[in-house]
Amino acid sequence: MYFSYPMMRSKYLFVAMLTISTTFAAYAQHSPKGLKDHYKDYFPIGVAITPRHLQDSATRAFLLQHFNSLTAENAMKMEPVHPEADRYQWGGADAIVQFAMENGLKVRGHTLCWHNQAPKWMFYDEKGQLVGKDTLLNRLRTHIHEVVGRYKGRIYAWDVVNEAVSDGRGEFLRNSLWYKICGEDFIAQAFRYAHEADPEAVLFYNDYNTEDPVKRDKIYRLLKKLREANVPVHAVGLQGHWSIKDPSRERLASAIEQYASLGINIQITELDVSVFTNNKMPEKPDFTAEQQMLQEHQYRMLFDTFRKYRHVITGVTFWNVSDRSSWLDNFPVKGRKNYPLLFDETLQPKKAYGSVVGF
Ligand code: HXH
Repeated sequence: MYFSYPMMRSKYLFVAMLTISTTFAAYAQHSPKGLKDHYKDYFPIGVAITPRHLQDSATRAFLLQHFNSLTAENAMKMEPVHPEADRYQWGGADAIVQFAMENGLKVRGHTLCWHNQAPKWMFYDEKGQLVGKDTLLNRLRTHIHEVVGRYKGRIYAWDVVNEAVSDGRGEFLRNSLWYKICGEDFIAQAFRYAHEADPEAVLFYNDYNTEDPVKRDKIYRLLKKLREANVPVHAVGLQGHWSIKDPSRERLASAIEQYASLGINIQITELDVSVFTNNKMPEKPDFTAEQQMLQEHQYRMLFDTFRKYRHVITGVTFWNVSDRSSWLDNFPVKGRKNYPLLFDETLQPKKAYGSVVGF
């Protein structure tokens, strides 16, 4: 058979087009709509991960389908990153930032100054005595400059101070080693150091129980005082470790409105919805139909509220990927399995997922 040149060309063109269209079809099939796509006109949707998540290609694909922001669950905390005065451990944090940059995801840094997961050496001298305020603040400054400086331009927001406000009635700030040694100055100083290290980064004060009216007022007071003193605190993180019963729509809305009245933005930084409302071992250990229904309703209310306040809410981050494993397994009750997230143990979307994307 003899083909003229134009026919040859059209045949090639046809094959080429077929190839392109099947490639597109395959692409579409492999990138179905994820959580982040439903919220593209609202705010980024993030998730806290460990570096191990990135070692498995199915998990990587799942992360890219649903999320457009990452947080290190532990890998950027003071103790893992800075285990000894002269030693930094960057492996885990670097892997998370690199994966995010390769795939166009945002990164929220967590966290620079916290009373937990801080290394012992930070607070003590070589004789085992507590250090003085100047020494501790110098160590904090060095730490913050190293970490924030390393990821400058790649981490867009930092939880600078985590959980400094007390839960105790009649106590304003938590009596941590930071507070014992420095008084309340460590808070303002942490923000100043972070701002020096990366003037572009959005700096957060982050806490839990932020909807409790008593704690809410303390956090509000702290933020107001810092802002009036021109301390570079730009936003507040509501952790969002909630449950199927808490908070109510009204409490959540009042908290958002009170923080927003300071003229600052808000993110939900560590979202999960525990299926338990007490610290007891359940009689039936599985995820009951009632828990499932209450969780679906709670998630619907939460995201309805987030969307309503989209003008001040600049991000929502889940604290872990799926019910396969979360920090709430074994915490605060040893041996108790929780089901706090939108995806089940096989990474399938739960009923609650439908209530978050069905609007
Ligand atoms: C968060 N704290 C941290 O910000 C995050 O870095 C960590 O990975 C997980 C959760 C939440 C938290 C706050 C107080 C707390 C426990 C967790 O204290 C309790 C102790 C006993 C019982 C209940 C709370």
